[in-house]
Amino acid sequence: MSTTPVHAFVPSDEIRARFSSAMSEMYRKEVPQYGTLIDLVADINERTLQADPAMRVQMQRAGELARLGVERHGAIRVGTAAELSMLRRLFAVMGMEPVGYYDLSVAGVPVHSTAFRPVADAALLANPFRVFTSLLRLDLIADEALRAQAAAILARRGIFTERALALIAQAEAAGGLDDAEADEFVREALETFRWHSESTVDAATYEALHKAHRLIADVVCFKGPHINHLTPRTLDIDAAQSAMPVRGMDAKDVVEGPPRRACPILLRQTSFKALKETVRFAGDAAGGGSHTARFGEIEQRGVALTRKGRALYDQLLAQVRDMGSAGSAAPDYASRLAQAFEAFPDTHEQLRREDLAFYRFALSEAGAALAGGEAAAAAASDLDALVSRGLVHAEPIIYEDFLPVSAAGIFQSNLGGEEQKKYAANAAQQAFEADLGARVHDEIALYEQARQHSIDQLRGALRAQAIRTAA
Ligand code: OOG
Ligand code: NI
Repeated sequence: MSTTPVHAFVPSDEIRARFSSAMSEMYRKEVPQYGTLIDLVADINERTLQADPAMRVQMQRAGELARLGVERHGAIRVGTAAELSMLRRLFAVMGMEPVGYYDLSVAGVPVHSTAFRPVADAALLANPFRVFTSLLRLDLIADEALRAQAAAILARRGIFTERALALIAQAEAAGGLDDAEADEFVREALETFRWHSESTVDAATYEALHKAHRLIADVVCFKGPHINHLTPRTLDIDAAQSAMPVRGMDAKDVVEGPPRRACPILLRQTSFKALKETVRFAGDAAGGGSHTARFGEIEQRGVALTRKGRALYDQLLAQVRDMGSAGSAAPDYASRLAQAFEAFPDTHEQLRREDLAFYRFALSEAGAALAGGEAAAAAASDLDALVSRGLVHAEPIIYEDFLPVSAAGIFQSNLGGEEQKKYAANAAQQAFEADLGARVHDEIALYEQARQHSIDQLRGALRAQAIRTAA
């Protein structure tokens, strides 16, 4: 007996899709090389799919082909707990929740981070837009006076428009936004992520903060947390990496993450170096300053790893570091990486049977055709057996998150060698969550749920088939 609502709410998936597309359009105008990168990735993806029809079929079946062309992640850095917790509320309007905790202080970057992203299977398929969000850790600035000055500057700014704040509160109170409100929300929210070429501080303040850490200057000296990159997903990152210089992009030396494999795992990333942009500092009429923060990145995503798989990945990566000089920039890094990862199984069959990676299970045509006692028996039998008999497909669950070591490599390629300051390993997840105003999801638990959900559905379907076709 429901009555027709006066305002129909726009689904949060749809608001997220509109926002992601608006962000992409904005960034294309702000950083023209981003447009070149998008075109390059689209070309390579098309060529890769043409050369590998099996990949096309698999991605089609998994529902991933449709999202590939719009799939992006962005990154921002904020300065205060209030900014971080309001961002959490802003992203919630678009169905994005904080997933994972990343401590980057180990890598010499004075921030800790989470990724806002959709978590439900259907929402990920609709549009997996993610934003890697870092909070500056002023407590890691050694100079007390500078720390106080940075805090005071941050306390003065408001990074959200009045209207964005009102629409967030309204969406929370009413449970959603109607069509016109959703468009307005997207426009207003975008203002927070825009580039501002006018600094809020004078050149001397900028220099002092920059000297403490370039990233501190980036977070503290501007009106808002400009989006610093927007990353498309490629199906062949090695091809993209070698095509970047051809199109005039200053690519970083190596691809971060695991080596090239038959079965891609986790995440591989590369970037082009940050651009030098002109800035006008307060009290400087001439406007001759500059700031280097924004860059371009591409990534290739593979299957998500279980805790066991992730432990093996971390162990092999540590081994690569122990085998030679530190850092992915070392000349023999690629060969050390390939050598160490020979110990990581590279067929989906092995990855699944050894419980190293996550798969989603679905009935094949043969499985869906089972009837009566056969369906009932299948409903109760072992999954590996069903896969071997061709009754069930195992689809890789794509890794939707980030890798702190890679993130550190990306940060550093944009900071320059001299910026690799040392901070003690300093994970502070509880403090981060207190600032955020919420717990972050454990990403591995989300993949476990996705796998379990597919198994429950499959067994339920087989039981229903058995009942429907019982003699
Ligand atoms: C974020 C760097 C991390 C990724 O893809 O790992 C990142 C930043 O530079 O703010 O985006
Ligand atoms: Ni990134």
